[in-house]
Amino acid sequence: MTNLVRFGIAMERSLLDRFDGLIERRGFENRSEALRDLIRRALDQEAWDAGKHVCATITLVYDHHVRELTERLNELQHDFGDAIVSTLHVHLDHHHCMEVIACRGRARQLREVSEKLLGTKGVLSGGIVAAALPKT
Ligand code: NI
Repeated sequence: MTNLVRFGIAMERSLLDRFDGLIERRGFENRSEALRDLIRRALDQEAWDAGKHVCATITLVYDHHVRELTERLNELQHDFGDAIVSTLHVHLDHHHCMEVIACRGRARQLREVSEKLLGTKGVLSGGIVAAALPKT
């Protein structure tokens, strides 16, 4: 790792014990790795909250036998074609499909895309995961 900076952190013993428990449960190598991950997540969240440009995946699980659902989901994706980069379709079983939709754009627009897709009648579950675009 380049430009590695070390710094000290003071915290209550009880909080540190809980943090170590989290590290164990999540399988981090050490406290530094866990802290870096938490900081990146906080920065992603801040970028999302500030409406900045982000990239995201939207996951949908639905029953393709629901009448016209596939057509509605396809139409919505065409409506937001400028934000959608790629779509992966998986036939889970005889009834169910999963779609993972890769997007990039303003957080507000991606939130709108995900709310419309996830709110479509017949979509059983899913969610959106956003990440800040790395600074170049
Ligand atoms: Ni399918």
